[in-house]
Amino acid sequence: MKKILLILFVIFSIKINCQNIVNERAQWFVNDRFGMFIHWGLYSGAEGNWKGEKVRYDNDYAEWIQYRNQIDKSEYIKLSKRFDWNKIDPEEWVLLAKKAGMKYITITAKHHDGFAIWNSKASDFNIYNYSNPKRDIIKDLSEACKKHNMKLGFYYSHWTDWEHPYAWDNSKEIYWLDKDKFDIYWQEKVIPQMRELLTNYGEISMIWFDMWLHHDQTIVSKDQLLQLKNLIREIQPNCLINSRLGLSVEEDDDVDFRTLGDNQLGEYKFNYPWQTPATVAHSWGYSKNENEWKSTTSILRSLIGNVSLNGNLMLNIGPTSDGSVPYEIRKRFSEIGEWLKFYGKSVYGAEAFDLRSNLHDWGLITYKHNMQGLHNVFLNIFDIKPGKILNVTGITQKPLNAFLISKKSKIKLKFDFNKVFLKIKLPTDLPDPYVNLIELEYAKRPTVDKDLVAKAKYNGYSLKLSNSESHEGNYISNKSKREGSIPANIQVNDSLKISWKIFVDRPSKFNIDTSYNFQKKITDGYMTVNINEKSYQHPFNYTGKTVGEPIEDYIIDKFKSSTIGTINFDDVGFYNIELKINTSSQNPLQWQWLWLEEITD
Ligand code: JFZ
Repeated sequence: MKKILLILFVIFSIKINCQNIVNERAQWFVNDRFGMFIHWGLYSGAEGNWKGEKVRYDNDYAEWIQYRNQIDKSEYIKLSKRFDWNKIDPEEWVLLAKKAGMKYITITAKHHDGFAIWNSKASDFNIYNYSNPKRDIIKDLSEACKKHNMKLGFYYSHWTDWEHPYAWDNSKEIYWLDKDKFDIYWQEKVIPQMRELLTNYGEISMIWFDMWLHHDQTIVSKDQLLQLKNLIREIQPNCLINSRLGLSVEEDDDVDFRTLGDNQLGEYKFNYPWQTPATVAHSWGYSKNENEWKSTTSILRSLIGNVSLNGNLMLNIGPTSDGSVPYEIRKRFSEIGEWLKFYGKSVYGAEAFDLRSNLHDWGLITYKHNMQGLHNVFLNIFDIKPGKILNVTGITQKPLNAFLISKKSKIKLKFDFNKVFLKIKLPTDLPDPYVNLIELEYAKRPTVDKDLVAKAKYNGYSLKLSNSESHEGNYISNKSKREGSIPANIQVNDSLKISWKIFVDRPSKFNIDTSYNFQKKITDGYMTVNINEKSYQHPFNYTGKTVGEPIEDYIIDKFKSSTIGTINFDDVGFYNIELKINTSSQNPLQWQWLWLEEITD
């Protein structure tokens, strides 16, 4: 029994440390991290507008225009006349992906409109029949991918198809169809089309399905999904399958990676492969209405943020009806590619590090065991003004080296290390305008102290429930309200004890502040802060009300910071900080944080 427990413990601890629930097939995927998504089809010719009206529905998804604006098939197909069939050149998409540092491409072979952008024998509703000269975009793209050594995957809308009378569209919730009819669609369109895609275009790296509900909430049966999955495994055993097939990674380990919601970035580390599909602006298919483009910096942060949680990013382009890609996208893609050329080691082949993911306020950490056998901890610095010293809390080994990476050279930085605390001296000017990178070198994967709270910029420690080492007692989590003018807080109705662990890197004196909302004028409620042998009592102060916005009913409870006292940390080392809140249900306290800040003269 003990032996089994030990084995379980070993397996479990390996799992929490690295991204290792990755099957053989998906090794390339977790290594490559960054891919291109292409939404291109008949809808690209509508550009998000139909007969003078923009696409209905606030998400502005231009590829939904047929359904949203209730366009008949006979009219919709006329969009094919707007295309410049001679000009469209999928090789340019591949070259753009290369330039951006993307390692794979996934294209909408068939989106919800049911229109196949290849020469499909299984359905007349395909590009070959409606282009002049006749085109098979999947063929051209697959050849270009082969030529440029780019992996190719297909998006295929298996559940929703607005063209086939027996397939699903949202209106089937009113005009229902039966499972038998759905199976006709499945057997005569989905299966044969998938067979074509898997047979005629060489090696396919992934099929990206797009059913964002679990199959038991839809008309698609598990048997149908298994039929589809088996078809893929039979023809292309190495092809990846995403969770929008309609089966979760948990219930079927043959599903290779999990797809998050659209533009939904990671928040937690997962040990299995996962991916965010993301747009540069809003729509997936080309929309001429687009005018809010994410910045290069913001996209790089999303990519690094996902990698720091073991995830991938697949970034979309929506080419137009002549195949060209909007300038705003091309510009950002070349800037991202330029960044990756110099700093890509913190993305490709990198993974989550063992510290808490949002530990530091200057940016995010990724990790890699590199080709030279060294272990790299990458500090991706998002803060454009991080201070003269960069503090890294939590790594319990001294690095061999610290380098600031720049396009010209690798600059060796001076640093100072003590137990768990690394102070790196930064140059006055950081080399990169988007994200700066420091590479730490270790001989072994460095061990960490997971429970510490990092020392923040301006020498503070921000102590919240979420970064505590432990807590005891009851509380209610309140989300932020009224546009965030009432901040998120935890409500205590009796008592709560929270403890944190910090490392103090030099003898120093700190202020202790706390923020809360308390609405009673007279009470015996109080909080106690214990640090070392010292204890500080703070009776709750009435915080009163404030006006959020100048409208009559916008009077809100005030969350206010009060000073609890000052503390001397005479010795360098670890300290425990304990907060006890004592109150009663008649006197609830809404508490936010403690803030310790070094006093400098
Ligand atoms: C789907 C499609 O409907 C859309 O047109 C586009 O192709 C996108 C990539 O995927 O849209 C979704 C799918 C899932 C969610 C939201 C929109 N989701 O899970 O939040």
